[in-house]
Amino acid sequence: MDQISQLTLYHYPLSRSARVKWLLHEMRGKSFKTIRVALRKGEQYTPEFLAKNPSHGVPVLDVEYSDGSTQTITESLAILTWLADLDPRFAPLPNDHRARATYLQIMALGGSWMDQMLWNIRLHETILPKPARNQDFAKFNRDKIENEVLPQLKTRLETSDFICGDTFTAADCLTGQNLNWARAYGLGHDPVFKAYMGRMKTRPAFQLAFADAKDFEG
Ligand SMILES: N[C@@H](CCC(=O)N[C@@H](CS)C(=O)NCC(=O)O)C(=O)O
Repeated sequence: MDQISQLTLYHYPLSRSARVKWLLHEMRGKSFKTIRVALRKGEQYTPEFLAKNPSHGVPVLDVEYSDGSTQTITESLAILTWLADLDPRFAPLPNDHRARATYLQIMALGGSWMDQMLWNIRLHETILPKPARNQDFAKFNRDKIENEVLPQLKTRLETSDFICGDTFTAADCLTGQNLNWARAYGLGHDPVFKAYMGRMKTRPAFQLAFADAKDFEG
């Protein structure tokens, strides 16, 4: 099996790369490199960055292997899943069929479904030029989160401390970052989520991952 000698995360404060930064801190403390990509200044469009991620987004993870070869991984859901599979503390093993199925379901719910709804809200409330914004579509996404996604998360968190049960997994990095994002939009203010986020915020790795939140420039 390939040995990993260095991990480098391309990151922007409070963005989807914070999910990955959180998991990296959980796994490795401070033993990885972080490179800030100044999104507001357009650094994601430099030829060097586009060569790593043609979709011009963070996170990007550069992996250096001990044989000197390197690999670049994009997409936060893929990066989290790949990283967690390096360390059985952070994901159920594939032969733990039931737990693995639940974990993958929660990862997909967070990394594609809920993420996309949050992104649609951001696009139609903040990012698109005003004439292109559709308030009805933003509300449609808000309602789907409130009425369909959050109840699924709430049911799980009413009976367990972590989103997949009694232990912390990479799915908490995804769910926790999504909830942080949703709460910034006035969603997810049920006391169950407040208590969950309170538990997450006591984790040293969470604190390290979000210590740069003040540098978020919108
Ligand atoms: N599906 C991608 C989305 C990545 C993404 O859009 N990242 C945003 C920050 S949250 C970004 O870097 N945007 C800059 C841009 O698109 O130019 C993932 O989950 O990694």
